[in-house]
Amino acid sequence: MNQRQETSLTVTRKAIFWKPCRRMTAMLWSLLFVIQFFIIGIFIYQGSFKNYVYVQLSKYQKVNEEHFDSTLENCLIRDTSEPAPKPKCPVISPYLIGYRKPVMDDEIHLVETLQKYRYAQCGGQFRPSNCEARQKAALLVPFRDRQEHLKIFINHMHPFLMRQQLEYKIYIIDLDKEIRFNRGVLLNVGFLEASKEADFDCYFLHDVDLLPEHDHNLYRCSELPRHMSVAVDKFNYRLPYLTNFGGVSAMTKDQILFVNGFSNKFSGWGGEDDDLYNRLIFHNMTVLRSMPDVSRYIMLKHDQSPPNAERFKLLRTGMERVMQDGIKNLKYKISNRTDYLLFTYINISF
Ligand code: NGS
Repeated sequence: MNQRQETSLTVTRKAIFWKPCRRMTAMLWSLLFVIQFFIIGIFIYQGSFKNYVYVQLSKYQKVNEEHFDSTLENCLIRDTSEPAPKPKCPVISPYLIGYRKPVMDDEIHLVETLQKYRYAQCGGQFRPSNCEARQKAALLVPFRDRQEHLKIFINHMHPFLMRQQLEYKIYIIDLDKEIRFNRGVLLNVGFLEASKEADFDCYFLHDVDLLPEHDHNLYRCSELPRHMSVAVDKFNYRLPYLTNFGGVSAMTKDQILFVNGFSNKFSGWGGEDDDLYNRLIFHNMTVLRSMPDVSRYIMLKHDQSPPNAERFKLLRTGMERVMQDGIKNLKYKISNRTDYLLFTYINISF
């Protein structure tokens, strides 16, 4: 074998050895290339999946909240057991924190409220676990198309009332869309429906747009009806007029029955609370108010509803009707009643 032949043989050997080796390396590189894309793909997918879940979840929450549905879960399991005897709660709860500016965030979700205040039982009720509350209160809240306010209100009122060691239940009372808003009727219905369910010591006639700012504003009834919303920010924390009994007030069952509740005739905005005040005076009752630095409220912003043109005429003749017009002659039908976890919703029609 000459020199030339030997060189060509070595080249051929090298080619035989390296060719598949190069091919394998190329394949390996291609494989790594594909795996790299696969790994990147997984990361991207995970991110967008999380995002997708989040979008789905927030969509779900939004839809649910629009239908008040976010708190319905587990409501079918009712705890009907009688509570074991407990010592009475202290006169002043140790959990009071004084002044606290209410959270008025648009981003409040009832699902989150529910997670925070999960001690609330079905229908928006609560009782302290370690002591027996001194009073059992029903919060009657007339409602129409104020979902944004309702979220803020519910989110604020549960911890506020819990800190006061109250036993309570929140009722949201709504009227069929075709019927003109009537605050008096809704509160009368709330009173009648709540009284059917339990023996409440105190009924709060409570606007959904008013948030108490101070824990020492104790939600309790007295021997005489109480006007609670004495100092509202909208009125510069002053009483707009001396005979005002609107916003938030507290009455016992006997007091409400004694005056035959609200008149049912005040459709639209204004006057029904002034008429109730006249009923109290007519029945020789006066109104109690606490100190304005404690009875402070923030009013949530909203458009002014159209006033009832008839209200002054109705007010003038109100005491002629006091014996019939009210709880005694009220007829209504319940179109929907749902026990959500954070409140009881009642919708009525005639
Ligand atoms: C009076 C209304 C009341 C009402 C009060 C405060 O003028 O019903 O304003 O309203 N009386 C009459 O219209 C006769 S507020 O500004 O808080 O919505 O409660």
